[in-house]
Amino acid sequence: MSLAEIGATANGGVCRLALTDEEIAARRLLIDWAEALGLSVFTDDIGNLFFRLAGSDPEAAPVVTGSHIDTQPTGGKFDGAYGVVAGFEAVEAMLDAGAAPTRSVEVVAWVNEEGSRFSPGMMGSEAFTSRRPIAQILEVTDADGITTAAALEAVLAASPNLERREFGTPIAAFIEAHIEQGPVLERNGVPVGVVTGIQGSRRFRVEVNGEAGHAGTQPMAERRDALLAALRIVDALRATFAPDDAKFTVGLFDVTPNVPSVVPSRAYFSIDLRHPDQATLARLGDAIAAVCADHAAPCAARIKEIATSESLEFPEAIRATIAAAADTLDIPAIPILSLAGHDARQLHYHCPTGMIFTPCKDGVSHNEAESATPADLAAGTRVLAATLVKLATDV
Ligand code: HGY
Ligand code: MN
Ligand code: MN
Repeated sequence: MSLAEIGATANGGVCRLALTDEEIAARRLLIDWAEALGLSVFTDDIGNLFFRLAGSDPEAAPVVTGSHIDTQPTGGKFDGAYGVVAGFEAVEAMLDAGAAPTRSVEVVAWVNEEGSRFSPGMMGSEAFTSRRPIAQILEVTDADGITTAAALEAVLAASPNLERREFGTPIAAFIEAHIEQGPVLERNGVPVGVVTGIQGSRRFRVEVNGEAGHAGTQPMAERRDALLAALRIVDALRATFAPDDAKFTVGLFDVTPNVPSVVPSRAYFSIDLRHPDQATLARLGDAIAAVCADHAAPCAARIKEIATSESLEFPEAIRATIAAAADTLDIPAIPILSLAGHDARQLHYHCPTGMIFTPCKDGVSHNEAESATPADLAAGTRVLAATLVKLATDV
């Protein structure tokens, strides 16, 4: 709740965009929590924050848990933040219980998971795992033309004395706790989900170029209206994706010059396409160029794919460890596929990785009304703590 106050919106949500002053304040709060717990704090060249509870074998690769503290502009209190706070709670519980893990246990806050200010998201976990070159990340600009590099510089300068670690340092296992952001757990009345994997996603940007004209004088038949062409393309894409029930979202849509009496000369929009079956996702994503070409006339359309993430399945051993932890604690848990993307999708290629879901009200997320109960969040945190102890002790 105190983290949610940083960037709190009037409607009960949170707007704490990546690499902003709000995020700097939130990072300060986490560092204060860590120092109060006696944890050591590290960062890296993309600003990820690592909070470390030392294990008895300092040479052993740590067990890491965490998520992100940046939010969507109309985000909620729990997306990302829950996973970081649950990590702190689990470490505090270990300290209170006098647990003596062999492996160090670290809580991480990955930078810019959401990608709403600097796109695409997951920059922190992608840089750490070298799944996206840091040079490519640093040159991305936000809507005001500010580069990731410039915004990051201010964030790093706000906590200048943190020890830096290299990208790609060994991790024994990564576990991310997160609200489900869907209705399955709530509908089943179950407090914990053992995540089986994450559906694949492909992200594109489409630019449609036409010609500005006078709204009153230019004959309709002579217009090259970029907005109308974009709308034809979007509707044709919807029809193309519908038979496979793909998740298709156009969330960003810019019109130029975006004034009432000028025929739009340019339309620029995002495509967020997701599907659990990799072959279907490949086929549908590859169809976008032809749909644009077929419906752009008399304008011209250009498309660019900015991110692609394959459908993945988390290792059975990690899923079994989480399920066993829930079982030992008598907390009901069911397997569940993640339809939302998470930093765990990047860590999956770096170390054995898994996720723990908890319900959220009506499955609502990426919405200021996002809500979760303390009882459900505590159940997920207890399963997380037991999982971390198991992974950090039985080495
Ligand atoms: O879009 C996603 O799936 C994530 O919540 N950012
Ligand atoms: Mn998230
Ligand atoms: Mn999110």
